[in-house]
Amino acid sequence: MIEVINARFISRSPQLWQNEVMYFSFDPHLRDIADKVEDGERLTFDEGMSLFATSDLNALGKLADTVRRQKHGLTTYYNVNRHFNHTNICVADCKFCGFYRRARQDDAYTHSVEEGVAIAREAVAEGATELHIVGGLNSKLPFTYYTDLFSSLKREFPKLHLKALTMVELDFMARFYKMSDEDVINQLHAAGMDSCPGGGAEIFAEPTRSRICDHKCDADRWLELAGKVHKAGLKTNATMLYGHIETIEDRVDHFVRLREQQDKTGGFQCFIPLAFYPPGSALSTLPGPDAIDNLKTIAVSRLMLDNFDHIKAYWVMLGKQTAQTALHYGANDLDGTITDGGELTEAYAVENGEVKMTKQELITMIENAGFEAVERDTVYNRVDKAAV
Ligand code: V47
Repeated sequence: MIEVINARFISRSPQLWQNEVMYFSFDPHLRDIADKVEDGERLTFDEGMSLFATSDLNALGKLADTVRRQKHGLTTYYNVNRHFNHTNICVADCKFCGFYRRARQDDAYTHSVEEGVAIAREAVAEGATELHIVGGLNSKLPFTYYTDLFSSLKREFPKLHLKALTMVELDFMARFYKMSDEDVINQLHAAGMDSCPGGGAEIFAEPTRSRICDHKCDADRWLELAGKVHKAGLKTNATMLYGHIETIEDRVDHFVRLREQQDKTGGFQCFIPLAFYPPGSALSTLPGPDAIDNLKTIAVSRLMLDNFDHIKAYWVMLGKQTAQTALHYGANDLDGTITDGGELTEAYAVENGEVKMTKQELITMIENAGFEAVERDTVYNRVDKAAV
């Protein structure tokens, strides 16, 4: 039943108006949650479950959009970036991954430092402010490969931001090279690592995590390392891989754990829900999430992660149309031009393997959705157009 409260929209403040829209919702749970959101109260695990359970997608989106507009107004960020996947050789054997290879396989590769520098040169010439560097857990590489790579990149491109290495890669390095976490982080930082991307979080809850990525570090370790990177003064991002074998409880648990870690160390700048793309993976018979699930997941993450500034609709995995729509469901960032996605990104790109957009395409997507496009650097400073 749709409840309409007559003429209550007229002559109210915009904020009240936003939440009164919720009285149009046929879902009583949403109406109660809307009151809490309006009062700035933190939502509980059970309320997260109710948000996922609603079939009133538009009311859920409106609620998330209200929070997004309170935090950012119409501003929607994008950046000019490029991905570099230095190696696809990996010992982890994750069931969702179509990218990794064993060292003996014909198409296994490791890029040289010089190849990395050449890719960065192209990226910088195209206006990139960020190089996103991740790869497999490769036991053939010495630690100095990473420090050489980062210091060579910084020597030639001191202003290029290196967003490099997930918590899973840092964990592997500490264990494999028998170094303390602090030594790994500090030496990589000294070589040029400026911040860390949010990958490897997958889904924190057990037994799901062990079923899909048994050889990766567990949730507590992922969060512990994120805290240590934050304490070293670097920002990181956080992701969640969804739409495979996880439950809705697993997703809400993921949000709650991220939120608790953020309360402690505060260094997460952005949350990126990653829509599972089955082709090429050991879970290729699964359907993956649909558009409704994608929009709900963006919206619920915006509402649950009250202490995260930014929610990114990663267009490569959502597809351009859903990513653009997600801007009305709580997302305030589309990520970047990417230009050349690197091999990892190509493995899960839903847009027929297409992993590049021009700056103008991104701006048009954002403006056509009714928002203001702002180019940012990796740590959300506005990029001065005159300086590019
Ligand atoms: O951790 C792997 C995911 C992640 C698949 O921090 C898959 O700004 C979908 O973390 N279908 C790596 N996803 C990518 C990542 C990322 C991407 C963009 C921006 C940022 C950031 C981080 O990709 C992995 C895993 O969760 N992934 N395989 C797949 N088949």
